[in-house]
Amino acid sequence: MTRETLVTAHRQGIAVLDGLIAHGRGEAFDYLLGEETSAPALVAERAAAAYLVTAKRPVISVNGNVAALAAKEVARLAVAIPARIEVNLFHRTNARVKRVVRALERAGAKDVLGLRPDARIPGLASNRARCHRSGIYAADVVLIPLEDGDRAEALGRMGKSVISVDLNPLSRTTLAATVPIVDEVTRALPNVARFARTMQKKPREAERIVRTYDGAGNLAAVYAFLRLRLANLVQTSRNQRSRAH
Ligand code: PTJ
Repeated sequence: MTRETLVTAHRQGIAVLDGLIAHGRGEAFDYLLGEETSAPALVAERAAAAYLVTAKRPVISVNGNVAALAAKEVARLAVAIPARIEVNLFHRTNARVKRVVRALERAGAKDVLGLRPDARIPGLASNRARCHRSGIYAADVVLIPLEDGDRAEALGRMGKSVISVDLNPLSRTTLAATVPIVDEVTRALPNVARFARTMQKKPREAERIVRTYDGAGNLAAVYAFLRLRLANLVQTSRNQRSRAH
């Protein structure tokens, strides 16, 4: 069903072909992760909520894949924080930005930025550097689901706290993020929204998490989780084969 959703979004000019390849890569990692939110991912999602609710200018960056798969989840998260939404495309054309903005608005998003960029992310060539001064450019915390590595690194160099959502635990985006979330986007965003709603009532707790969060330690826990999962798969497969033969 998810694949069909993306193929349809491609036909509608929302997702690009490269987005279908990116989806396949994500799916492969999701099989390895067990297709559910791991304990370390949940810890990262709680930290992401803390960063977002304590931010002065939080922004959620949205591309074609995210609009295709998780427009409602983005709209709800933006309300829960509250945060601005900005459409920021790798393969940018004005027509595509319009379609992605419309898809988000249909899902309930308000005041979506992206159509009239007036600033550039330094150190990035081409159209993907274009952004809004009142959005990504001035943001202190940016949530970047399914982002490419160059832009994730460039946002980090601008001094922003970067929260990624990427199923690839080895991607440059994951490695560059302040809070890397290694989880599927439609699972991750509702979790972050849920944590954000409770965190709103506990600002001290949110500030403490931001002060003490250890992104590298969390990634180490993700790798340890993967190792354990693979070890369990080895054992299960051995047992099945010894019963069969
Ligand atoms: O719409 P555009 O023009 O902005 O282009 C969007 C894509 C996704 C094509 C562009 O940002 C891109 O090329 O990204 P990358 O470098 O392929 O990275 C996308 C990452 O998202 C990969 O590491 C995938 O493993 C991961 N990914 C794919 N689907 C999901 C995912 N992570 C979480 N949830 C998913 N559903």
